[in-house]
Amino acid sequence: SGNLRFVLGDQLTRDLSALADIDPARDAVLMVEVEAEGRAVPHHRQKIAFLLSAMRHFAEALRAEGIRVDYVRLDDPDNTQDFTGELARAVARHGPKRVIVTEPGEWRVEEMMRGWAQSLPVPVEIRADDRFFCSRADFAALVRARKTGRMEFFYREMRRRTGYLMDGDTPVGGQWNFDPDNRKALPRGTRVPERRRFPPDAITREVLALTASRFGTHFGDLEPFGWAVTRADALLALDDFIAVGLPRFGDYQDAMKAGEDFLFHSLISPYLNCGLLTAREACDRAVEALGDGAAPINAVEGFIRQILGWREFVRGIYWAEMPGYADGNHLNATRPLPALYWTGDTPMRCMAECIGTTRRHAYAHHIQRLMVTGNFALLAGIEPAQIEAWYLAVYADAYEWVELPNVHGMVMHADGGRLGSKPYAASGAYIHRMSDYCTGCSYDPKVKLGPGACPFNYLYWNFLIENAAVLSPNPRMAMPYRTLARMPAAQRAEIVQAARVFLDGLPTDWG
Ligand code: FAD
Ligand code: DLZ
Ligand code: SF4
Repeated sequence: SGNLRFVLGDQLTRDLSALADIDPARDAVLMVEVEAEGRAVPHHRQKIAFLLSAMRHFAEALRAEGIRVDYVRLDDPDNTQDFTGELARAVARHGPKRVIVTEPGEWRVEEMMRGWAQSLPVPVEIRADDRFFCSRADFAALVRARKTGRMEFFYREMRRRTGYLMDGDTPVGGQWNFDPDNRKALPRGTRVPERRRFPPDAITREVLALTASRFGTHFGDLEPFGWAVTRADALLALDDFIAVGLPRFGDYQDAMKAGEDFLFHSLISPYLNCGLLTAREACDRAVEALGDGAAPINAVEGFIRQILGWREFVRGIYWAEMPGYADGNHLNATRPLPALYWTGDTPMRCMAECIGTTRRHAYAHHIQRLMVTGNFALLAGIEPAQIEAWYLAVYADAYEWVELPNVHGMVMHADGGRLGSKPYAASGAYIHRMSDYCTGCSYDPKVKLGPGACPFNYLYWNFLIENAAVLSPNPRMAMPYRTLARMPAAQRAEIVQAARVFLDGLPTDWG
């Protein structure tokens, strides 16, 4: 007998460590569709369909190579509907010498894997996931060398190690960071490119019907479905981005526009995170575009920073800090998640737009996640675990290794500043500057209090007031706290009152 190689839904990469040295004559690959993964949090229906379809296509591709794939479908009557049960059944079916897996993207599943080593009658070999530029061990070494305090220094170290955008020891373009060039609002009349989408094939259509019947109550539209579900199509999606998105990616990285769900973003995170694309090929293509003169340095550096910097940094933090990381609640936030996160039913146009794109595509771009739905959760003091579960459920690219540091750390500051030195709190003025949402909103971003006041305004000051004991000693918060100190006491009281009335009026029950 050979080895049983268990491949999870976010490990759809031919070079996966668990597939290295596979012997098609003796080994088998196990893949399982299980309800427990779809319900660990109530995942967006389009995300479930995307992943199941990508899994089925990946299994087909392995079979086309002559590899034996034991694939358990969701509607198989014998399916026990969780990883542990399905692996145990498969071990009984195959009687393998060993089970080989690649480390997963979530602590929860890693614990399961450790359990398998105990409960199964055969050895379980857990291999490192080498699809990242910085392995977990490398990151741990950088932590010991005190090079992971802030993303920027980690990123520079990764630039040096990989040689991306380096001229010897100096950064291409003479600076490490072009962020100050990457904060433009979208000028009125700017043409936004049409993006390549991929109509469902027969396998995807079958999976869409299955998802509708099994996960009918979950949030999110199933159709129109336009994600790539094969590696070949994911590569076409990457090409499309490099051609039509990357040239202006930098300029409008932080811009938002009503009705434009994608702008100049790459839309590749679902593919990177489930394995259809590798981070290295995405970076290589962007660097090539710079070399060809097809994209400017601020765009290419901005893109590389997100993948080589942020993506690797948050993964490092996740594995370095778990399991304790998820438990922190630095700002003692306890409010339940308002129903509007699921219904999108709110007169706040920015929130309705960002939740709308989330429902339609299981996608929202970074600044929508950070500065609209994230900022609101921070200012409203939503309990970290509740908003984390929401982000983990609703985005097609969400796995805990990347979701948790972004939400718990970057957005909610619940980690006390491990990830970012201050909370990204902002008032309505920021959203007004970076988007066109406020035109056509029933609130006015210029009104601070009273009728028509934008809730972000009084929620912002209320947040500073409520968290003064924790946040005011932070030097990076000195400016807003100085402004607050100059505010008459009566005005502060009005702010607190307005925030209380608004927040207490938000329904938390939904359908
Ligand atoms: P682009 O804007 O085109 O960026 C290119 C790539 O850079 C992305 O595909 C992604 O791989 C990487 N990247 C950019 N920013 C980050 C970041 N902060 N952390 C990690 N990688 C980054 N990203 C996820 O992949 N999964 C998540 O669950 C996730 N949750 C988030 C939650 C919040 C509250 C915030 C603020 C950000 C989150 N992000 C997450 C990061 C980022 O918003 C998405 O990666 C990005 O919007 C994906 O769209 P894109 O591929 O078009 O990205
Ligand atoms: C997210 C997800 C879903 C919805 N369904 C499956 C599944 O049926 N089978 C599977 O192997 N993986 C699925 N996944 C992805 C897993 O949740 C993911 O592999 C783990 O969380 C580890 O990162
Ligand atoms: Fe959002 Fe306030 Fe602008 Fe309305 S006015 S869109 S609530 S920032």
